[in-house]
Amino acid sequence: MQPGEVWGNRWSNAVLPMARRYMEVATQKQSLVCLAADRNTMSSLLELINEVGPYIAALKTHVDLVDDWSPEGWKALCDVAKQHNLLIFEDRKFADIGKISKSQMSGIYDIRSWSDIVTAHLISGPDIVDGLQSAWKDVNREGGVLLLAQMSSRGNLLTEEYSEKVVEKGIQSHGVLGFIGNGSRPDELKDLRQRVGEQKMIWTPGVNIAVGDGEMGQRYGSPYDAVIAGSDCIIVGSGIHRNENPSEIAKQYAQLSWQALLDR
Ligand code: 5BU
Repeated sequence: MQPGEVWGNRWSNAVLPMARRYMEVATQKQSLVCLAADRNTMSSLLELINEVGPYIAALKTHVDLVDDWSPEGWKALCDVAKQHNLLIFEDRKFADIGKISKSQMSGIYDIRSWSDIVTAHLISGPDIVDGLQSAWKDVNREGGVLLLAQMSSRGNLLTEEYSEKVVEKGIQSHGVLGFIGNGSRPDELKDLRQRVGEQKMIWTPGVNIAVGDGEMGQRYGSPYDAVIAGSDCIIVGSGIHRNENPSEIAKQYAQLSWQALLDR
C-alpha cells in the first residue's frame, strides 16, 4: 500500500519532509504508534526498543530521565532505533526564547544531532520554532516541531483561546510538523482538527486501551477514537512498557491504530 492511498489529504498537503517520512514509516509498518519509552536505565530502554521496534513508527524519549545516561550509550540506542526504522522524538517541551531554545538543542545531550522531532510550547512566541530549526540546520539536519496545542493532564492551563492562537500561528510556520492534541478527549480533538485543517499533523498522548484516569492527573481515552477524531499518531507509554508482554500489546495498539486510519 502506498502512503498517499491511506493518508489522503494529509499526504498530498504535507510540506515538511518529516511529515512525509512519518507517513511512509507508519504505512510500511502499518502502525500509528509512537512509544513513550519512559524507562530509567539504558539497558531496560534498549530491551524495550528491541521488543517493540517492529510494531511502532516512532520512539519518544525524555533524555533527561535516564539514570545511567552516557553519550556512547545514547548513540548506541539511537542506532538501534534507526535499525528499526523509527523516527526519534525528544519530548523536551522547549519553552524559552528562540536563541536559548536553540542553545538547549546542543549542550550535553546534543538533542539536535539525533532527534527528528521535538515538542515546544508557543508561550514565548513564534521565534522558538526558528530557534529549534536553526539548531538542526547547524548540523545539516531538518526536523519537525510539534507545538503543544492541548495537553492530556487534568487541570492544565492550555485554554481553548490559547490553543486557537497556537494553531493560528503554527499552521503558518514551515518548521512546524504539527500539534500535540489531547488524546483523552475525542471531542476536543475533533475541534482541534477542524482548526488545524488538513495539512499539519496531530499527535496524541493520553491514550490507553484501558480508558480512565491515570497516575497524577493523567487521563486516558481510546486510541481508536483518537485516530477517528483526527489524530495521526497515538503516543503510548505505560500501556506498552508496563505491560507484562510489551511486544504483544504493542502489536495490538498497532493494529487498532492502523484499522482506525483505514476506517477514517
Ligand atoms: P503514559 O504512560 O502513556 O501516560 O505516557 C505519556 C507520555 O506522553 C509521557 O512521556 C508524557 O511526558 C507525554 N505527554 C503526556 O502524557 N501528555 C501531554 O500532554 C504531553 C506529553 Br505534551
